[in-house]
Amino acid sequence: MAQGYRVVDDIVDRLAACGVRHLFGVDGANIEDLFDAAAGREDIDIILAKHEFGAAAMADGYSRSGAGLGVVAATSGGGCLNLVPGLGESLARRVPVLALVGQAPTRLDGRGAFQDTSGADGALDAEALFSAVSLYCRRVTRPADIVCTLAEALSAAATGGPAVLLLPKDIQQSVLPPLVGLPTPRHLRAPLPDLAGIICALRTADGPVTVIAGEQVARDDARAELRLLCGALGAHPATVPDAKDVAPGAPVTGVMGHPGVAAELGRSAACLLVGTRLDVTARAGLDDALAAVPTLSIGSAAPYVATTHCRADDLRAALPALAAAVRRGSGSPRKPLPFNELTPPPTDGPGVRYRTALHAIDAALPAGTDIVVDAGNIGAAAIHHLPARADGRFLVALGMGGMGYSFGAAVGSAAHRGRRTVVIAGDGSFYMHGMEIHTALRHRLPITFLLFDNHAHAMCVTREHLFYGGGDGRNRFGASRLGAGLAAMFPGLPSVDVDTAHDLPAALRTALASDGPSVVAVECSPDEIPPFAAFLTQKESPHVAAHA
Ligand SMILES: Cc1ncc(C[n+]2csc(CCOP(=O)(O)OP(=O)(O)O)c2C)c(N)n1
Ligand SMILES: [Mg+2]
Repeated sequence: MAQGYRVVDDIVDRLAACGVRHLFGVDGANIEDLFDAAAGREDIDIILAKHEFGAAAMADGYSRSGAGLGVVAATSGGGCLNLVPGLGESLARRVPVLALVGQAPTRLDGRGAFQDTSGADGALDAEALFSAVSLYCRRVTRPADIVCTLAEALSAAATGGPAVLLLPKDIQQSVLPPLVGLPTPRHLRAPLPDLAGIICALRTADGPVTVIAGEQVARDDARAELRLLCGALGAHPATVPDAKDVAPGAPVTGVMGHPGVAAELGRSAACLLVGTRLDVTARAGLDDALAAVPTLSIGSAAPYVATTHCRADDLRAALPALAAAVRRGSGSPRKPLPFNELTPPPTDGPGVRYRTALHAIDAALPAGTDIVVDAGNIGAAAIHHLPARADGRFLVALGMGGMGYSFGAAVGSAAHRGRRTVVIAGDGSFYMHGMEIHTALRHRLPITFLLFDNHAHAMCVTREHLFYGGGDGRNRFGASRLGAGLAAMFPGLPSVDVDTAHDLPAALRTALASDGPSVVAVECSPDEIPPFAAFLTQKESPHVAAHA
């Protein structure tokens, strides 16, 4: 092994200097030098995942939870390819992540190396591939280039999204000459935006303003500034589905949202979008109401709907300035927007209904608990029925909607925040990436995994049923007992099955009080239709009931 200060030592030193405290990844021959440089350091913990998607989700969840840059490391070949869906999620949701990806030694580029992804002589071109799922991607082919490429990668990631460095084994091992005055990335404060257009529109709005808060408020941690702005406008916000934690208890917009938002919007003099592009998932059901009111927007990227948009890359700085400019007089403040739930058609049969389970979870989770939600019918139900906790995170991967994200993301988030974190995931999502439960156990992270076992990819069952004449059962699985299975598999993991609503509260209490991770598998039905607007046709659900 090379003696002296290696390229990998430089990388790890500079990441530590930027405040990175965790490195997530999976080891392998072409990334072991990087792990070797990080191993044994007091200031960086290594968390080895079971799968590179899990590791990428950990880095994403770490960053979304407020830790700053999430760093993931993977080896060449299959390892690096497994990163793609995780980085795709971070790109779509603009989450700052750095991927350090091992490559075969440069002397073997295009010469039949094991796991050659150099792009030479017909080999898979990793630089082309990762350029498509990142804001910045470089293959480092000279040791000294690490100085600039790492600085550029950090700057790119800081703008919101993944950066990727492809690091051939020989480059990682190369000894660097002493480097004086390394360029540490500086995050310059974004200039204050020109708010004139939206200030004027807000001042002249003759009536209530509906505020819809989005994911950038979470990314910039501008929660307090959002409250300030809403106070100034006498407004209560709604949130998009993946920004529930910026206004805990507020109703949600879009396909998994609360229908009262559209009604309130219809009674408003203006709509102000804060830090969201309002993609289809977030705006389903709102198009008509949006078209009928002046719509204004502040955030780093213009929405997909027509607005008067004001670009603001730093909402923490911009929202107080906007609040000061639009403060309204003593008019009576508006009432909070109604949190009225959809009522899907009832389901008979065994198991616990989603709403019943989520209300039991709502009653059991104290303030400050973090929640991470996965895909599928149970994910939609959780977004609809379960409010974020005061001072708690609520993470969900709606960029790519990849099943199994919650397991890794919860590990990343809990590693940073040390909070009790609750994962809500279906059995299908568990089968994809649930082995990260073992990673949580290894690191004794305080995560309670609530696995909703309907023995099916139930969202696909619902679609078969509603849109394909009943379906052929292909999305239903065989029997399973996940709680008992995990308890037998992982000694030391409290893990139980719950079959009835009656038994759920006690199981939740015990699981939440555990030291370290715990599992509760909840029996539910593949035939239950979740509160997902696209599944509730006029015929099936004229029901839009108000629940306090
Ligand atoms: C990686 C991935 N593959 C496929 C899909 C399409 N898909 C969306 S929901 C779903 C089923 C989810 O099953 P489960 O996690 O058990 O939740 P349930 O719908 O049963 O509550 C599938 C296959 C997806 N979102 N992500
Ligand atoms: Mg399922």
